[in-house]
Amino acid sequence: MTVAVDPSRSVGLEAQAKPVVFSGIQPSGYITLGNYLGAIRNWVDDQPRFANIFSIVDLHAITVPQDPVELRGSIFTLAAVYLACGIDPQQSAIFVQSDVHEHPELAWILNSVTPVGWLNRMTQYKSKSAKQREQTSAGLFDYPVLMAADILLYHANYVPVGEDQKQHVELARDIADRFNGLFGETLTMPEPSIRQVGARIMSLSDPTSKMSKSEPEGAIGLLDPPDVIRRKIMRAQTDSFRDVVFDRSRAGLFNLLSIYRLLSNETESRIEERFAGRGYGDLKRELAEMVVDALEPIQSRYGELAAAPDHVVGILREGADRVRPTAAETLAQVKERVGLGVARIGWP
Ligand code: ATP
Ligand code: LTN
Repeated sequence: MTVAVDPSRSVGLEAQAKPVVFSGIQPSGYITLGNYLGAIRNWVDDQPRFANIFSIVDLHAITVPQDPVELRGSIFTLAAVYLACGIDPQQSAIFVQSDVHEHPELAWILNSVTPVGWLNRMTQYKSKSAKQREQTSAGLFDYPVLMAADILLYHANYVPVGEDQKQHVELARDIADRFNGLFGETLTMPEPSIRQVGARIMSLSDPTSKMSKSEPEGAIGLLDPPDVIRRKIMRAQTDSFRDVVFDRSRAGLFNLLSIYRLLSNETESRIEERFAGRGYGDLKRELAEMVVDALEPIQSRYGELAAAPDHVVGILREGADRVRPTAAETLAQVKERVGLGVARIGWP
């Protein structure tokens, strides 16, 4: 038996049965062009087709040390960026993860059906913990279980993310499957939704690693001023060839061309024609202007939102109020299946 959930109701939208989308970003300060092209832009494009829930996952952010004052600022900034990029509160619920206590509560229960061996295989944990050594928190290890709880609480059908999160969404599927096997059909199986182009924007200073908010030198910030964007792109690491062609083995060039392709919506061959007989300098100059132009409206809307904090906070409050009933309902079903608690269910 699958649990009857009206997916539209789950985000407080009118009764139209649309598949549910859930995704989130950590409020850890610097928001990159990788976050935008790999995630936020796709959420915005697909918004009308789905019942959408987008979270600011602050409980994930604290798995590595955060300054409390900066964290609060980053939560607000990320909310304003979601809105500035075109997430529409009419079509999407936007909320802060820690405002809905069912997330960590479900995560705790899912912890008990998740073998440690599954978590040991998570590549993001391996690379992040290697940088932290003895400082690595238990929370960082458990991070993917909290992410599974985020997704499963709302019976999400699709999880639009960049390539680096695919393994975590697959883990959420495994956890749902295991829970359902042990306690009966309760949780909905989610699917990762990853675009072919843009799923992995690479660092401008080291094109063999992902553009990351923790490495701002190689990243373009969504809120970076135009001159900073130009400087970072002009300095982007390439190679000593000259011809501008889509060649995966030339990682730096391929990355710049992929960004160009995403922002121009032109085909690969059209772009190669455009740069035939011209060098990397021309490509970088044109790309820099294209990025500056693409970010200009986002930055100007961000400026307006930053000047209206009450408006942004109101949207976050309303978002949490919209999603809470579904979160509470799923958690209650899960507790009942597992045999937890008596206050709600009573006895016998
Ligand atoms: P860190 O790099 O410090 O781990 P992050 O930016 O990957 O941080 P999040 O901010 O939580 O972590 O990522 C939010 C979303 O952005 C995820 O869907 C992730 O896959 C996507 N994303 C992040 N970086 C890139 C990138 N370089 N290319 C494409 N998508 C990305
Ligand atoms: N781990 C994700 C952020 C995240 C997320 C989620 C993404 C937390 N919970 C649920 C999709 C669905 C990351 O991008 N670092």
